[in-house]
Amino acid sequence: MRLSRYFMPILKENPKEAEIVSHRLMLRAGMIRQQSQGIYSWLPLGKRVLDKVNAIIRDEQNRAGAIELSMPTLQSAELWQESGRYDAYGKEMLRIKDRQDRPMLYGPTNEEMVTDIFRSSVKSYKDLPLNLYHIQLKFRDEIRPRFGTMRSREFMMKDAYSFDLTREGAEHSYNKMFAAYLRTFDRLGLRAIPMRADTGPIGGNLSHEFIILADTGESEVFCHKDFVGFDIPDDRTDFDSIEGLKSIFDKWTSLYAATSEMHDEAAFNAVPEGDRLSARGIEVGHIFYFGTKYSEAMGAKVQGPDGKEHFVHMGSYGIGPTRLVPAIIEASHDDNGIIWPASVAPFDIVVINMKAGDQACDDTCELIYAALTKAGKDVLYDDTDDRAGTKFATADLIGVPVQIIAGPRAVANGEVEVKDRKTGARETMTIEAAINRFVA
Ligand code: 5CA
Repeated sequence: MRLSRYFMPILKENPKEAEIVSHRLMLRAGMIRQQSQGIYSWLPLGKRVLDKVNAIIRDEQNRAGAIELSMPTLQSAELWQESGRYDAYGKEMLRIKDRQDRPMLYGPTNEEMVTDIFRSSVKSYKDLPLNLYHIQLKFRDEIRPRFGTMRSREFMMKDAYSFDLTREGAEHSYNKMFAAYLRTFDRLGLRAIPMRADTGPIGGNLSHEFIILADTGESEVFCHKDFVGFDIPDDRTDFDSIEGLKSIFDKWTSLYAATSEMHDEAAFNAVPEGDRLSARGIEVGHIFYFGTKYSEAMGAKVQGPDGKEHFVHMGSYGIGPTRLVPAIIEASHDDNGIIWPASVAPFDIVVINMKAGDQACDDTCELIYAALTKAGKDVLYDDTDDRAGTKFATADLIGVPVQIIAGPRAVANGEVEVKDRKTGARETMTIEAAINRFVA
């Protein structure tokens, strides 16, 4: 992508409305724009990151056996009247009437709709287990939307819903998502700790929130510090192994970890003092097992091996991609801007032409840009005629992991500079060596 033809509206000044660093940096880097309170557009740079986050989420959901579909944002009130949540949900639900005056709503979550899909076509235990997910916009009329897309009114959610014949089956489905979440957050460059959590309007009594420790987090959390160093299930993890997944779950729940709603002071005080971590955190995922709450209310039954009808056991599993993007920034930035983990960086490499219009600089940059693009890299080429200082500041701000800098003096020697955004280390090398480093 040539920057001269891209749309990346960088802000020079610090936006006054931004209270936390991720919100400030997302606005300054031109990733998002607020359209009305708690409702955001994702501008091209932000959209690239969001897409990469979603690709990793999708990959791990698929690995764990979940199946992707797509459900609408607008839902009919009828389904919610069946479950009893139409009245229970309160003012957070955005209620709308269509032209026939029929009550509709902008979905805050999808338990009812997916249960309706399930009951319309699944009749036998032989079709179980089943886990259906989508990555879709939600709306919750939050009383205090704040911190940009961290807590917005319209936001994206990956929501998965599992169906099993028995409680034991449902626990295995829960453990699959539990392990998938550990892997997902790790691939996003984050350390997320599962913590016992309150179930709120979703219901049920088994639930974990996945929390990233950050000073700007909205939740107060308490856990054993060893979680910070626990191993993540690797890519040979067998998601069909009931025992294998149970042991991952048992290990990751063996030590104290709870959000403030579930906090048990006495249990926490039993942790040796030096091992106690009391901190703030960002909830990036939340998983629930709620048994037959929705299947009984909505008549979702299957025939069991005993020939009888059974209400299915269900769970739901949410991740917030539009919250994850700022959470990643909270965890990875410095005074100059964002430092993206390679897995979600909007571009892999930025090529900086320090003197656009200079034939040797232009030729060198074009050569590098073409070679790296051909090799499948996402390359941003800063071919604008801005001052070199502005270009460096922009490159640091947008956090692309590698900068290849072509200035007249180096280029005259057939060389460029390669800078690592994270460490700030710079190396001078031949043009060929710079290309080969990233092509190999
Ligand atoms: N149906 C269940 C799980 S599928 C559910 O709705 N769970 S939730 O309410 O905990 O939301 C799931 C995830 O969505 C949260 O962990 C969080 O990452 C994200 N999320 C929730 N509310 C917001 C919000 N207002 N802004 C941004 N992300 C949000």
